[in-house]
Amino acid sequence: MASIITVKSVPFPDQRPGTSGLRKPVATFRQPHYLENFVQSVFDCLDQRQGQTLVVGGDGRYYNREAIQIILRMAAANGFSKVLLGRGGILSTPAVSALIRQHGALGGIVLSASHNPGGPDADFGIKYNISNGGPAPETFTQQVYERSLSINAYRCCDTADLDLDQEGTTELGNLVVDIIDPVTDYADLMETLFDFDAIRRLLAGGMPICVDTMHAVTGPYAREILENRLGAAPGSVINATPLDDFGGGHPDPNLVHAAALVAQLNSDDGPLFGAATDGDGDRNMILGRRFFVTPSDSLAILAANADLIPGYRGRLTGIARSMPTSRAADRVAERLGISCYETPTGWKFFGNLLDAGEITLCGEESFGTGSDHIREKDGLWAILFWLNILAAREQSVEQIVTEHWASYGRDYYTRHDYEGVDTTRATELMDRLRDQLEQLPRQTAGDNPVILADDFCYLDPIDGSTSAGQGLRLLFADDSRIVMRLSGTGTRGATLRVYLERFVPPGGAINQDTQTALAPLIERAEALANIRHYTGMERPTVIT
Ligand code: VG1
Ligand code: CO
Repeated sequence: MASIITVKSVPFPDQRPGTSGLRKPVATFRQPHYLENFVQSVFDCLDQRQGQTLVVGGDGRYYNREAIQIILRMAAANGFSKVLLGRGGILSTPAVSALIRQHGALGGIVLSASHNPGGPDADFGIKYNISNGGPAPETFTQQVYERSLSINAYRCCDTADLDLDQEGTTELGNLVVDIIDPVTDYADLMETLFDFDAIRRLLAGGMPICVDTMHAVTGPYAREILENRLGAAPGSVINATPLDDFGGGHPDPNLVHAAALVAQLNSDDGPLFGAATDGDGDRNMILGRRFFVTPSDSLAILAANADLIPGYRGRLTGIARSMPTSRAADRVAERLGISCYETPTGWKFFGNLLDAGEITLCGEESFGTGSDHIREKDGLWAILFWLNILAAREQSVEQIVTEHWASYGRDYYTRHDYEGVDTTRATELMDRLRDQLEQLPRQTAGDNPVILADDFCYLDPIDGSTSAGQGLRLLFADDSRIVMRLSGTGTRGATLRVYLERFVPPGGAINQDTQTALAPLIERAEALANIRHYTGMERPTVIT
């Protein structure tokens, strides 16, 4: 019989969760009691945990296995009756969300720092998801943070390490640990949403595709679904083995970090469809041959084509997008006569709207798209949605997107990131711009004045909660928009994100290069916020 021990510890002052859980360098997490304190703080905020099920898994990054052993010992000592664990400690973020829902679990713990690099000198992260399968709302993460500031002990069992690679049921004290195949349930769920026969005809019929899972968690899921179940040629999924350092790369699906994929799609005899996913499998990038689909457009196009997809035909109730995401989806919602919501950055803000049935699809400019099938964004789901559209429309990615622009107009869109900025300087930049917001609409600058400027404050229409300080928005007379905010997922210094967009109505110049089309707005952002001065950088570190 395992005995429960109480270990004394002292609080750490820096355990406030950000946009998506607590993310820190591995070295921080490896400090004695650091992970334990945070996990105990989460458990302490779950009064109803006795006898409940918890789903646990991670993206396989460095420290994943050690962290899982600690969490199992603590779950056993904190009254849970069962933990569902992915074999090898592997579960993608969307798979955790699906499992929580399928098994009626109290919640789940996802171990990931998503798109941040992994390895002993890189990042680790932990996030708690609630019983609807979605990230815990701010009220909960705030309670956890407050608890972490006063915690002085945690509980664990004095049991030996479990073999994480052996499927089946084991007991750890009073806790049952059920180690399951990480892929099967998720893959089965996908089969209920999409026309697998039509996609199989497309892929097995020979359409070449390339999906780069970036040595991260989606590899086994994509292999099983795309190659085994849908008949894509072997090797269609590249970098498919999860590595604890993601092969030394950034598992971030964008044009900069998925360079190998982009090179393939740019060749004359290369694939006709390309996609990439991130560290924990919730992000996606969609490419056609020599063609990039912005995530904002992708959300709009999924919505506009939802009637082609079995799981979504005739049942869109509404769409939500994060505030910095372009308004392309709003135009589709308007034409469909359904509601459209604007939420702060981060998936946790979609949960209430999804639970209430107010929205069916949602997305973010940061390569995130998802639906009411789970409560997280879902990279492979988005890839399957696109493949289903391609199969139904028998057109190329480029044709589908350009027809969309011709019909709805085009929202030119780019995000400029300035990473690793001195935190004080980044805060100064934001403070200074915030101070000017009130005057800006009254100062007529040239022929395109600012007509609205504010710091986005969200009122959740379902539970009435408010979230202030969610990003500075500047709207101009010609309907173009600049948004600036500081990242809540970085672990070193500050990251300034500048989001720029301009709408060109149908019939206008919809085939320009994005950076050229947005050049005047990019200059305007510099003039208003003195970005070079405050960041000390001549240009952004990443442009997406
Ligand atoms: C970023 C993105 C945001 C996303 C979050 C988590 O947050 O901008 O849209 O929800 O990452 O995604 P921030 O605060 O750094 O801008 V993931 O795939 O890292 O869980
Ligand atoms: Co992610």
